[in-house]
Amino acid sequence: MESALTARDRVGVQDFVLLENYTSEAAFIENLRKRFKENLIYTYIGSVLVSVNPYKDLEIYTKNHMERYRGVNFYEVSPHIYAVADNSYRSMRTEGKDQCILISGESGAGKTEASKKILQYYAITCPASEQVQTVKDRLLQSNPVLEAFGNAKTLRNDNSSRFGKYMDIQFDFKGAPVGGHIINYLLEKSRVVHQNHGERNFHIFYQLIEGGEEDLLRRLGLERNPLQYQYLIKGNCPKVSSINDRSDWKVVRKALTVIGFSEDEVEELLNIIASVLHLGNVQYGGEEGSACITSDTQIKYLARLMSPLNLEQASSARDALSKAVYGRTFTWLVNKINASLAYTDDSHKHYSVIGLLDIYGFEVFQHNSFEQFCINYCNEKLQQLFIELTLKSEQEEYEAEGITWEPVQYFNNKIICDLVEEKFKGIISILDEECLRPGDASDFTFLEKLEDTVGGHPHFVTHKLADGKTRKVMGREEFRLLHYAGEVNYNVNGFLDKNNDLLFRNLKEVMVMSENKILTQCFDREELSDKKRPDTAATQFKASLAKLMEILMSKEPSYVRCIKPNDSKQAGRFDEVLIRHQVKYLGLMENLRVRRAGFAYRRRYEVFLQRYKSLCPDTWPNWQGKLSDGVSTLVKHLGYKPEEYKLGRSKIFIRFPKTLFATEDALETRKHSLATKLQAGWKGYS
Ligand code: AD9
Ligand code: MG
Repeated sequence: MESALTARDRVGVQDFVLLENYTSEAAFIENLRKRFKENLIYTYIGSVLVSVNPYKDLEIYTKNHMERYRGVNFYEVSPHIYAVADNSYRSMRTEGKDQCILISGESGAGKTEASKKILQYYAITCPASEQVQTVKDRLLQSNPVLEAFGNAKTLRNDNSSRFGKYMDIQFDFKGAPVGGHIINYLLEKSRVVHQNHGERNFHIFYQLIEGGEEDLLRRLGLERNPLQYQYLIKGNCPKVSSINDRSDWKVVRKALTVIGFSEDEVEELLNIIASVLHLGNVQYGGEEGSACITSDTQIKYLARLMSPLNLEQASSARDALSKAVYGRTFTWLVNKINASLAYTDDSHKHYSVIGLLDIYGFEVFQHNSFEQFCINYCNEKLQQLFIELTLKSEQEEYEAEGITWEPVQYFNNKIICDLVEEKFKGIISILDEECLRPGDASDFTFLEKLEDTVGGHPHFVTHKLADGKTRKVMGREEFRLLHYAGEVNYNVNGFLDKNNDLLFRNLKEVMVMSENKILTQCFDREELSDKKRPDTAATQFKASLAKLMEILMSKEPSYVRCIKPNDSKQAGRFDEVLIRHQVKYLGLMENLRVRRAGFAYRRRYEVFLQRYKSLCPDTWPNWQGKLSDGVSTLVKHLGYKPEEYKLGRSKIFIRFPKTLFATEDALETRKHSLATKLQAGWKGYS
């Protein structure tokens, strides 16, 4: 039998707070590596779950595993995503407080898989009636539908979510899931009209073309060959070995029915998808720079609308229309799913909620644009929330236990959030101002204005130096933000257009007149009469983030931090450089420091006593008096020094891991000798 000590050497500690050298990043990564090699992909930092994507099936998500984590205390079983799911569920049930689980990490780290595991856990372990079963089915089936329309193959992930997602699962007083609600964030619409090399458009296009029935394709005027469509060939990657579009089509088609789409609605939805493909194939020819449509399609009106434009304008108007149509259809789809998940039982209006946030992690590419700016801003906000709430809950626990709180030094990234979002002075305000300014406003004037306004900010850098000289390492079209997670250079090209996100008015008019019922819901007639400009993309995003923060603040949070082990989607490969970056971006060292600031370990008295009572004759086999006295007697017997621990109202706090390890090792030795003695017929304590 392996002793506790050697097991620790081999598989590392299951909670980073138990690392002896907790401020060392090297020790942190070594612990992750040990565990990863043993297929132990989960590790805690206190109550935060760190998860490393194994890129292989681990057989740890069976019904048996679910059972093992039901109703069990966090620390009694090895770390698992089910422990987090169960813990939130139990807190919701016993304390009656709404919960949320925040899942973060970079593309391909396993966020979406984690959120699906949590949802499956609830669908299988929570009580159900017949009506609840329908809700469970719909909750589960909403995933394939949203993934078909919102996920795509990218270089980083064959099934990359191209939108952020927050999902509420609603539970009734019996703890059964009875409804749900989804909020989507910032779909990457540009993918509809363009894909980088090695990437694809959204899955649904390929699913429809590969899997759609013959007569359906005929009705839609589609050919069974993605290479026929301009919008599908930009990335030169119509097929992906890990994806079976044809069988996925069947899954999605069935899911649409389960969610409650009528045949007519499905037909109209697919009509839109097909129209986008047709639209992409509209080509322009013509002389003297004016556009006329050369392809022979039924959409003649486009010719009339687009011929006053030059070729470039006409193509970009066409693409803007495709993006608008797809983007709004996606939002319509989310609304439709929400309607089908809505909790309708009026007699039990009151319900509790567990929210799941699966949102893009921090992004740093070679070339960073408006999208990365928004995504990284979102991560700043989440980091701020995380720091505030973690510190707050630590502080509250110390207070509740009557133990003096020792303040922790940490970096508050509010200063960066302000730099981005502050009214009048923040980057988004300045961007909006340039978007609204008539005349010579351009991406470049936006950058100049930034330099004038926030040039002196400690987290903002451009090529210009204060003394009038230039910084050679930076391009003239870039600004750099010093994010909490690291530096990112943003190229301002396209910022104004992307933020304006405008569609020609006459194209909107055509959409309003469409006979497709989905499109008429997507393009409201009021939009035409309304003289007021719609909010810019960044301002809409800022507002939706503010709302998200409010939602999250009102709930008790749990965190899952996902890490991608390598860039080649390979099992067993632990790329240390890549992992070190993520540990930094996720702020894990900071997290550990805050968590370890005072005490490494804390346990409720009854749990502590139950585990170690056999180590002291006075507490064995049972302690009769007050629990705190029992623990006090026990640790004194074990030789704990006063500076090594504190006794709170309901918990013991242990300052250093080595104290706990010594006790664990003593327990192990005791078990051995006990087993030997029992074999020899021993009955009492000695
Ligand atoms: V993105 O930001 O949406 O591009 P995610 O969502 O973080 O990204 P995802 O959950 O899609 O990543 O995981 C990527 C792939 O890793 C999955 O398709 C699986 O093949 C693989 N994966 C992730 N988690 C697990 C796991 N727990 N077990 C086995 C996994 N494989
Ligand atoms: Mg995802």
